[in-house]
Amino acid sequence: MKMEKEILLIVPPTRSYTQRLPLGLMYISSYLESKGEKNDILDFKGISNDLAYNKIKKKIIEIKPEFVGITCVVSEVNIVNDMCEFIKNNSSETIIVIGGPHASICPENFIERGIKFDYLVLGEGEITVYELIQTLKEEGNVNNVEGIAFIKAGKLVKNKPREMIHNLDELPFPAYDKVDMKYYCRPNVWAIRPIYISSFMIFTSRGCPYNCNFCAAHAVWGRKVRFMSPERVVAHIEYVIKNFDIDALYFGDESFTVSKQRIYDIFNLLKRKNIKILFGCQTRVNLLDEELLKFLKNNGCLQIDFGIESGSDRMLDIMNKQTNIEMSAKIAKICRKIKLRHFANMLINVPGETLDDIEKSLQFVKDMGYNSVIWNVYCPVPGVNWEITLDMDDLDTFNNYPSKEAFELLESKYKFGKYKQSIIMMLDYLYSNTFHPKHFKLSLQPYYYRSIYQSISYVFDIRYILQLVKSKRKMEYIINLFKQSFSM
Ligand code: B12
Repeated sequence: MKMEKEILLIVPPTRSYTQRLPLGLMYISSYLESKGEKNDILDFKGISNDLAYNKIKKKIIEIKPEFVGITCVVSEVNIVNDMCEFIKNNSSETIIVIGGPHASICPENFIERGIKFDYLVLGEGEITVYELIQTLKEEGNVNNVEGIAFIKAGKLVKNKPREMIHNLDELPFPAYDKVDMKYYCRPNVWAIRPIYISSFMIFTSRGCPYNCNFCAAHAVWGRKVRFMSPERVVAHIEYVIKNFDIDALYFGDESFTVSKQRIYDIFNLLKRKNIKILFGCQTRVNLLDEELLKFLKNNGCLQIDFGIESGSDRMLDIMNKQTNIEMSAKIAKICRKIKLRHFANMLINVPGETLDDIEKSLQFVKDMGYNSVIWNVYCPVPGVNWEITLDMDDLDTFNNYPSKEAFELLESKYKFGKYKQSIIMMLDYLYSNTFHPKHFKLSLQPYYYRSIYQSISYVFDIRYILQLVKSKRKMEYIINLFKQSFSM
């Protein structure tokens, strides 16, 4: 017999301060809704983690939902453990389903930790969770539901993996109506980092064909890229512009320009429809040429983000990045020439790295004149290709990254760089030589002055200024500027 059941999708309270849409659950939510499964997303924003958690607990007690879906990345496994315990103690009938990267990469970790879940969804979740809910409602056999794992006789059983969704156009847009879009649309510096603009991230494809050793993202969407059609992408852009009065968008695709033709098609279609947007995107230096860079810039690109990772070819090989500094230098030169802001994501503490590699990276970043740079610290989260992965017992400490304790742990156990300086000292050194608002230091170095200009160069971009003048959010820009810090 079919019954109406209550479905609650929960964003862990650890994200209460992140101004980034919980896209995973928003896709799950809209898909379920499109199939007639009513559901809600619990996503409490702008309050402390504790307060957010208390609100989640209150809702659980109040609603006693039939199904709870929780999303989980590696650093959230403890809070997810705690939530499951609470749910089972206060609403024992609730069926708990956990999905997201950590469930997909490390399902065993959930049983090892004694987490009180009922089902794990491995990988892309939309169809799997719908079929699971249907099967449970109809009291069918869950053994036939592809893409899930569950405990049977004390052991983790993994069903046959599910094939990826062939036609991404069939997915409804994320459930913007289920989250606080007023909060997410506030001008911020996290979408097109660090450009202060009302903007959020959308995806137009899934998957990445590359196999960088430090990345775990393939565990969810695999290595074959699946694209939404240009028509679908444009419809999505039209929808968000019409509904949310945002001033820009960020394309979160792993490598936005993996199909050059599709990029031309998307923006030509936007032009035909007379839709103008400012945007940021991320891609790889080997997936661009001058013509495409110019095309992007002429079609509203404010900034392009690159995973440069290192200024040492030896390290790029170790990472299996499949780029080299010559390629990066060529693209940086074009960006400078056409005055397109370019942002470098760098990575330190990679196995095999020496002080010499660090110096090469620093010099490279300076020489290339990137407008912004972030020095990321490699941590071996589960799903990366290197043999050493994070000891799950260390998660409690790692969960608080970037706390003092987390850095101590990295230093004592997960320091892969072969140099005597500590990771934290190294970061300080790198940032103080490449401007970052967080590491504001008075210095007479010429690079410093140049990099201040580079960091805020968007302010001198006429397109940015015009957008602010046109924006319906003018007052919000001013008010929030005082409220928000420039931390990333
Ligand atoms: C944007 C992003 C961030 C943002 C926002 C994260 C957020 N929590 O919203 C920021 C910068 C804050 C961030 C931080 C971190 N991130 Co991050 N992040 C991403 C990124 C680039 C995109 C995430 C996204 O929006 N995906 C789009 C949505 C639609 O996909 P999805 O969430 O995976 O959801 C799908 C499935 O997973 C599944 N699903 C997800 N949840 C659920 C729930 C249920 C019930 C079901 C059934 C299914 C399901 O179905 C969805 C649709 O198919 C990914 C890489 C990637 N491409 O996925 C890394 C990634 C998720 N991050 C990662 C990591 C490690 C982190 C940090 C721990 C880094 C750090 N050192 O602090 C922190 C954790 C902070 C936190 N509490 O979330 C790793 C996770 C690896 C792992 N083993 O868990 C990834 C995969 C990056 C990588 N290259 O390795 N991140």
